[in-house]
Amino acid sequence: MKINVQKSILEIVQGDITQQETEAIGNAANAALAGGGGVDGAIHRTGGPTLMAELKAKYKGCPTGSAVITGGGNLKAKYVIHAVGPRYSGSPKDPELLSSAYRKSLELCTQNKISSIAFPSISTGIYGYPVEEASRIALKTVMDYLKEHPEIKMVRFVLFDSNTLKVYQEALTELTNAF
Ligand code: AR6
Repeated sequence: MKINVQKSILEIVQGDITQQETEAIGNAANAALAGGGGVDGAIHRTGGPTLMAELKAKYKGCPTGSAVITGGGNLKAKYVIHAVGPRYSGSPKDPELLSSAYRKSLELCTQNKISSIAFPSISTGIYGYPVEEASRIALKTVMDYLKEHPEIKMVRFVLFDSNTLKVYQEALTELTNAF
C-alpha cells in the first residue's frame, strides 16, 4: 500500500528491514543502546560489529522518545537510526514518547540529508505496545512530518508479520479517509 503525502511517498510493506535499500533504516533500540533481541538483534547481526562500536564511541545511551544515528556497516542502508520507543505501560506518556521516537528519527534524516527511510513497528514487539494504537501514532507522526518536510522523499514501514501489516493498512486507510 502506497500513498502520497504532498510530494512524498508513504509506503507500507511486509518484509525484513535488514534487506531494505533505503538510505536509512530505523531500529527499535533500548535506552542503553545495548543491543538486544527482535529487530535490534537482527540489525546488529546483519550490520556487523561496527554499529555497536560506533554507538559505544559516540553515545552514552539515548532517552526514551529520542534517536541516534550510526553508519550502516554491512547493511544495504548507509545509515541506521536507532530510535527508543516506550515500553508500553498504559500511561498517557506512552503515545507522546512513541510519536517522539519517530519524529526525532525523521529530524535526524533532515539534519543528515537522508531522503528515504524504512521503519519497523517500534515498541510493538518486546515492548508490548498494542499495534492498533501504535500504528495510528506511527503513521500520523510520519504524515504530519512529511507535510512540512518535502526533503524526505520516501518513508516505508516494513512490517515483519502479516497481522501487523494488516493493522497498519487499516490504520492508514482510516487516516487517509479522515483527511
Ligand atoms: N524486520 C522488520 N521488523 C522486524 C524484524 C525485522 N527483521 N524483526 C522483528 N521485527 P521488537 P520493541 C518486528 O521487539 O517492541 C529489543 O531487545 C517485530 O515483529 O524488535 O520496540 C531492543 O533492544 C515487531 O513487530 O522492538 C529493546 O530492548 C517490531 O519489529 C526492545 O527489544 C518491533 O519489535 C525493543 O522492543
